[in-house]
Amino acid sequence: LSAVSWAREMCIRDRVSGAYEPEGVNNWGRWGDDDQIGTQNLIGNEQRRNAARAVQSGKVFSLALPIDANGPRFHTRPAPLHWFLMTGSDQVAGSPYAAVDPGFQWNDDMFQMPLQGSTQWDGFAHVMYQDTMYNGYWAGNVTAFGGASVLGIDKHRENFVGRCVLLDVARSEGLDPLERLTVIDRAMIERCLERHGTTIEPCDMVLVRTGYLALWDSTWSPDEVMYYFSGSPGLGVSAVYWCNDNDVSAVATDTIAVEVFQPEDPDARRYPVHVGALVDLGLPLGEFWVLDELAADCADDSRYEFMLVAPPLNIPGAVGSPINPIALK
Ligand code: UVW
Repeated sequence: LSAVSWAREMCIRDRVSGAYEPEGVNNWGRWGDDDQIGTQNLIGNEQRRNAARAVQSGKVFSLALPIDANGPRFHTRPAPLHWFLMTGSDQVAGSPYAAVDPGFQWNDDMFQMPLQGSTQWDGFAHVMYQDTMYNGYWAGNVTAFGGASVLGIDKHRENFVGRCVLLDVARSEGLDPLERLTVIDRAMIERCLERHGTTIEPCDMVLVRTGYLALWDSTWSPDEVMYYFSGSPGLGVSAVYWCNDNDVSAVATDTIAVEVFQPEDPDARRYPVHVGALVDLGLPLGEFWVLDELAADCADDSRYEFMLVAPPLNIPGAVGSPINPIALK
């Protein structure tokens, strides 16, 4: 075993201490005691074949932010760093390496970023509540040295390929963007589906557009940045229950946290949508998805369903991953 594999083996302490009882609905055990991919179990070969039938125009939309220092970034997450290890210019300028393969020139670059820092999936090991992660795994399974020995984002490396529906709540409510701290609840979602004239199929992934990402301004001061994030509209708890009732297999938004940033009920548990989705349901959350162009096209042809292809990077033991989600209409 390599040192890291050895460390991972040693880290598998597996189950919870029993401190936490999921609140309301939960999927623990639904796909087996050892399950690590949650609601993505709902998408199989038949569902992927069905997703291909949603492709009609052949248009492709990238739903990713550019990954650079200008993107929306919480203060705990440093800006991405992109630098070069070798360039053709080094060779043109006659650096020692130019002599190794005369005439041949190349550029190599390197990148460093917080995995939660741009358009991304939150894996199940991203959050825990009272020492506990999805399906009852103990928080101690994620360590600084060994990473996530269970529930890593790499478990999803063949996932997030299936049918998807855009809920353009901003357009549906006639408030684009939605107002600060708007709670997207079950009624708002159902109204949006009705106005779009579309329906959800069990196993669908769902994208929820608030329009709030368009307000991001990379030149803001730190106070204004906090003002921006702390006003994020987003899903309320009833929207998580709606996802569960409809067997939604993943949900993503154009905001930092999917959920409304200030809790609906200050006395309830913190980050109730993160906990309800990632811990209780095994429902992956996607953040900072760029939905405006896709939404305009959906409004044009009144078709809000399409195929989504958005697997994470295969980084063993990571708790999230940047992605370039592709919507294929
Ligand atoms: C947290 O909620 C901690 O992070 P994010 O919103 O990026 O998932």
